[in-house]
Amino acid sequence: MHSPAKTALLLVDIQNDFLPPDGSLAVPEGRDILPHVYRLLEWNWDLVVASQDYHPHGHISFTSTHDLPPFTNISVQKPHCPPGVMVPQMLWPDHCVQGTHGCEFEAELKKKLGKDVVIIQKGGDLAVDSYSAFSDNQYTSFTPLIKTLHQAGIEHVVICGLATDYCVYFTAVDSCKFGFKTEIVREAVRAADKAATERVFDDLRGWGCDIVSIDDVLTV
Ligand code: VGL
Ligand code: ZN
Repeated sequence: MHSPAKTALLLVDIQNDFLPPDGSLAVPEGRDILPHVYRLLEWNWDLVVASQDYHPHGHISFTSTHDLPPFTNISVQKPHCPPGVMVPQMLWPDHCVQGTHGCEFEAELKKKLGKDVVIIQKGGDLAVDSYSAFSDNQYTSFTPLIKTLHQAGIEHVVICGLATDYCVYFTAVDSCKFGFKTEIVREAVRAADKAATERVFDDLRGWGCDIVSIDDVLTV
């Protein structure tokens, strides 16, 4: 007999540093996702995963590391490649430094996360950035997420969090590449560049991702 596909809720980087008004890399309207995220959390998911951007001091993506202004695009050495093989790197204000308040999950979310939540930390390698919850940006190494999903028998991933145009985007693309039926909850994501939102959604549809409304997700 066919049983319904096992489904995971994936909360991407809902951390203080990505939230207005005080976050060092606050996503505009980032707090507007929170009531929707709390509502999603009340559903009976087979698995709940929360990714956490988790950088050491001196991370390659930090402006302080390079003494250059934020949002500058630079070239950096590609890990494990011969010297001179370069990849682009956007410089961000220092954010989500391990052990700081900015790195913590938003306070109410933290209270609502059950004891069974799986936390996936990323961005811990000094030399490479990591937008996707599955892997660093150069696919140098993978987080435990893919193994966690496979071991739990998950076939369907529902994504919310921050930011639509960076960590949500790359996480959703990887989820599609791995063959999960992948949905993004439109009310429960916000972009760093709001004007990019619809273009990013269109791009994701091209990867096979569905952009859905929270009521569609919670009424199945
Ligand atoms: C993110 C930029 C740098 C994100 C993380 O969570 O979207 N963006 N680090
Ligand atoms: Zn980061």
